[in-house]
Amino acid sequence: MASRRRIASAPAPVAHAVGPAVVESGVDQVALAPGASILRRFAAPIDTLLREGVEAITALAPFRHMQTPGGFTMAVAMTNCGALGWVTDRRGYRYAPLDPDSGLPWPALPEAFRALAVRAARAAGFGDFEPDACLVNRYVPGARLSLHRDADERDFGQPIVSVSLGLPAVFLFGGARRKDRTQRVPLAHGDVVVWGGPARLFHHGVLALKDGEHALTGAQRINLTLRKAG
Ligand SMILES: O=C(O)CCC(=O)C(=O)O
Ligand SMILES: [Mn+2]
Repeated sequence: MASRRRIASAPAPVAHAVGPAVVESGVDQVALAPGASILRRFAAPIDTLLREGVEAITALAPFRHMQTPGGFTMAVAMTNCGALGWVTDRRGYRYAPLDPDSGLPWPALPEAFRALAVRAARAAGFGDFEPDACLVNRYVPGARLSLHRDADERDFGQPIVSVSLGLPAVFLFGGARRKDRTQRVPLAHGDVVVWGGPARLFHHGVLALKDGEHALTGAQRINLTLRKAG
């Protein structure tokens, strides 16, 4: 079961910090498993900035429903920003530097996204996260993401940082084996899930989104998944 604790400071202080250590106070952290936790509402203070970032990204690289290698169309609409973007088509899953729809590089990773992810990773115990890829997922009511592992990255020493905006969802968090028991974890606007270390390759997914309306996103949930892919 998830256990809750409030942490007064980040567990991994910044190396070579000059002056007072850089710490986060009052982070509401819920442990999911060794190496995995939720930082409740961590992104909420900059939600408008994040929403504007998503608008700017989708103006250049619109959301699209990608094809799985098996020929299914994904229910979740996706786009990317950063040096690398996650794509899937009949040829398989991979990271690509160019948007296959436009042939152009993906939009740059906004500094606000990068800084938030680095701060969240550090608060969760991963002090040297360097994201170079951000997958932007858009869920409308009924859309779901089936149980999977994030395993297309080069370095499993780097964590995954996953930011929820808009409508609430139920996150499934399992284990190393697909058949392992899954926890059903409610995720709200502003919540950030971080998993790495022993949990880096754990299975996870999202149950079908329920109907609703959110002040910032309307009838949608937006997820930002930040990774070090290359
Ligand atoms: O939407 C989420 O919370 C999870 C997204 C995810 O697992 C992924 O993009 O690989
Ligand atoms: Mn995933």
